[in-house]
Amino acid sequence: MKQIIFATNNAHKLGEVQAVLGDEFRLVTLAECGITEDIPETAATLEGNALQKARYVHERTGRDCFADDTGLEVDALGGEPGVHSARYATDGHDFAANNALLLRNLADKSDRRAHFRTVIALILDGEEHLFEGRVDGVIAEQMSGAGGFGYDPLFVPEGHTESFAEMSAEAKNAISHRGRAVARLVEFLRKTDK
Ligand code: ITT
Repeated sequence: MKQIIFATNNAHKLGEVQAVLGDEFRLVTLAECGITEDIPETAATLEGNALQKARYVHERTGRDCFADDTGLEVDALGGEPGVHSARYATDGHDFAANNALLLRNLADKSDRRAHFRTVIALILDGEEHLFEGRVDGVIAEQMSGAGGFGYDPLFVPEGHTESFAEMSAEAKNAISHRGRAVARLVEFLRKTDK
């Protein structure tokens, strides 16, 4: 089985992406590469952060790797939290606080449109490649569901009535920002026979 490093500390992401890749590729974790520290994410864009994470790992391991950076971009908030999605309410990855703040900031807004955008940066044989995936939807008035992570309990994808957190992992992956970006990554890897 082919192996590739996925530069993430987020176990939910790892599970989602491995499910999309199936048996064709095995994802190697940062811990398996001996990288235990938090990788800096200081760029101003999703593209910049995804590249920053992938370069960090490539410089230390010399191996093929990819990273994803994802943001929830809310129309009525001018695209926020966007690149700040992880640290919207606090310094850490406090999903409950982030969701509560999002609901407060949208309390008087009738326009609830939003989208998730994922950018994957791949470094393959020393060359950089970017892949993007996006899903449109709306921010619900209240949280529902226990699956997924992050903003999933508040995000209802277009054409659906349930939130991502109420869907099975397969159903989310089939239409999600990350599922779509990973599908493009896999298509590329197959073409290059990697
Ligand atoms: P790594 O950088 O270690 O990969 P992270 O959790 O920091 O993990 P991101 O910077 O890409 O990941 O994501 C920023 C935040 O966006 C994340 O903390 C979640 O709150 C949210 N997010 C990302 N993907 C999501 C998804 O599929 N569903 C819901 N929220 C998501």
